[in-house]
Amino acid sequence: MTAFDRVWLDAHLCTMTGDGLGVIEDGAIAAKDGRIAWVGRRADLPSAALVTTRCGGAWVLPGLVDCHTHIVFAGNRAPEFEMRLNGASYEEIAKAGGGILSTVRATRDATEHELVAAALPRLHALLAEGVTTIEVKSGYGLDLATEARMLRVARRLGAARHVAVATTCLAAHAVPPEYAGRRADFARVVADEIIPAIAAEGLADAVDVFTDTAIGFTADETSWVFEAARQAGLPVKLHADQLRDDGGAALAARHGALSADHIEYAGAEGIAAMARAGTVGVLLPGAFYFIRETHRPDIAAMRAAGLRMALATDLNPGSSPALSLLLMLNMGCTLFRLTVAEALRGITVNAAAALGMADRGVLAPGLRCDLSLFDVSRPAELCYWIGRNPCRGRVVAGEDA
Ligand code: DI6
Ligand code: FE
Repeated sequence: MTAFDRVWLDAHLCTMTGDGLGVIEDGAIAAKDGRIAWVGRRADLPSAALVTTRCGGAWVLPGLVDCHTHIVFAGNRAPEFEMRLNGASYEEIAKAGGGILSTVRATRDATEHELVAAALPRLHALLAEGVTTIEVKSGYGLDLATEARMLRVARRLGAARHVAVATTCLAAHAVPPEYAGRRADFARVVADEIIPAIAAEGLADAVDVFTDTAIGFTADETSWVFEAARQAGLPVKLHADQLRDDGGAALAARHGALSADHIEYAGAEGIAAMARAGTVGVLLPGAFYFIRETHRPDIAAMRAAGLRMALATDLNPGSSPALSLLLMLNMGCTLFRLTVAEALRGITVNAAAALGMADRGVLAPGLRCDLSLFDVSRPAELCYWIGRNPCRGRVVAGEDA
């Protein structure tokens, strides 16, 4: 009898254990029942397995995690992209009833089947690069029926493909047209009706709010929604300090949020509060780039505070139509000056932490055997290329995917 179901050999590993990449050159990984059973130097591998896979010198990382996406939506916003190229700002478009609300109209009109069909090609693009877990937010319904439909679609994506899907209810993403001028009333509906109903159906794994003093929800309104999440037993996340410093980072920390996302404008105090609370900072360079933001997140303050930093696509039709997590590595390094280790930890161990998933993101015994294999000469190559996909395979829970 063999101790392992399967081993992978002829591989170099980025285990993500410790503070850096946790590199093991000429390593081996063994799996049993979908979990990692052993990781180490190939020369130390204790026993054989029924199945041996030779990786041809590939670099193996924990399965990549895209911890912030809005992948489920109908239509696209290429027309607004053109408007912006002709001078209109993201905020002006949002205030004029465009922006998020144009995607809300299209998404409300779409069937569950149409939403699945629209999302699948986007999902395929992410999976082709080695992603094995994604987070999917609602937030283009802004009414119970459509928010629930979006989350059902997200669950179906997870059931249909070899990918784990974590769902997040972002009903407090924008104020729907029927509540124009009554933002607080809508926040009450989200807290009192939408979150409890979504939770009762088991459709959400977390709750998110877009907090912003000009176009989002206030700190008070955010607290109502988070209180509803707490009562439903759901962890919270926050779109924070994307367009100005609204105190979003500190607000997220006060609520013990899993993550605060964007945080371009978060100040050193808010960042330190996040680090103390264990709130992960999710950096979204695709949105920074696409809306031509120039205020960079304060990476020096994040390092000084020991903040865990993640990187994600923010895949959405308005501010980040980005279908590549590997491109975010490059952008995180070039635009935000992340190191290679910070960027790669940002799409593995820290991205898993941003989802509250302690069972993945690291190559270590006992964790899920989710692997991404890459034909590169060294890990830095993953951050270096623009538009090259060196992924040679994915393993999800011990199975080729
Ligand atoms: N911030 C973002 O970057 C996305 N949502 C948010 O709150 C943009 C969503 C969109 O414009 O459709
Ligand atoms: Fe987002």
